[in-house]
Amino acid sequence: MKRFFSDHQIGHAPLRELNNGDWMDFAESPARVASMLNALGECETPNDYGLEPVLAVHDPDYVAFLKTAYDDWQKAGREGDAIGYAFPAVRRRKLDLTRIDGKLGHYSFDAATPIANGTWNAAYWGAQTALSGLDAVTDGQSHAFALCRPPGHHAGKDYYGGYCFLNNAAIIAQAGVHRALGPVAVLDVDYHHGNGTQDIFYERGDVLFTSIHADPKMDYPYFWGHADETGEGEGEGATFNQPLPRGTTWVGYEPALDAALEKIVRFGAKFLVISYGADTFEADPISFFKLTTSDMHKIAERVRTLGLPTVTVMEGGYNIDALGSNVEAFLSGLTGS
Ligand code: OKP
Ligand code: ZN
Repeated sequence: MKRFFSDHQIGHAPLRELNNGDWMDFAESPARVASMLNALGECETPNDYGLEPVLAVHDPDYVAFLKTAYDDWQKAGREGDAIGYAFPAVRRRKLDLTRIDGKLGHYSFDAATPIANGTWNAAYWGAQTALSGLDAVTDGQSHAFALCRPPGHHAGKDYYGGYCFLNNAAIIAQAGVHRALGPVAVLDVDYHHGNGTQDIFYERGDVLFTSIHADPKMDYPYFWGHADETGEGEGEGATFNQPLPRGTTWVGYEPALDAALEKIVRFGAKFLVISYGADTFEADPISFFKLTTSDMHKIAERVRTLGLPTVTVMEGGYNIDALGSNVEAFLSGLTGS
């Protein structure tokens, strides 16, 4: 399987994040990359497809904000990473705000996603990495892996959050539609609900979003991922959420996975994007499912039975020691090796 990664993605290195009322070391750290590269070996450098496929998903004003957010923060005399603190829970709408703190809140939904010096560059190349995976599959490969960092599935068309800035999975799902590869299905198996991806396609009937994740009653991102979110308008029925309780093992995970795969088959998907998070792992430091490394392999073996051209996009996974082996276990299950 072809794998893609760009060194630019290491440059996103926030120092700390707000967690439960205190500072903690930033969990989505560049050290995650070393663990994955160590297990995967050499990856191909992505091509540069420019901003066009990014702007097919994200609003131009949001992308312009991301590009200069860190500089604007510094120009305001701030030190360290940029973090917003006020969010528009009521009547969110486009506003041309002047102050960086207002802009940060305007374009995000949490205070736990710092913007650092290398953030825009890393996010940009993360998206290019995903697009290179798509290109490999368009060129006839059955599978490709995009080692994207920062992750993407929490980012919406005009907001960031949950360590995510550009929605890599949505960008290639949309590009897949554009290239007439569809109908497209997104299978999100990260521990956290992919609220950004869901939101982007919520009213679309041509992209199925299906997700297995921690019940948002208890876990981040709280406000989305509940089972009654099924899509709207043309998209009614094209969103399928399966929230599972903390402590879920393979016994509880397997039937949910089978239901998601059945949905993908019924939808008539011709192209699959997997948002893969290794944070369902039993020893993940910020998550609470109980899947083992061999369960990662089993998930992928099941997905393989779909026989669909597939791009796997990296999302979360914070147990750095085990991250590489979990990713390797997953990818080998996809190709049946
Ligand atoms: C990103 B991905 C809990 C803080 C939650 C955000 C988690 C983002 C996960 N105290 N922080 O889906 O792996
Ligand atoms: Zn996650």
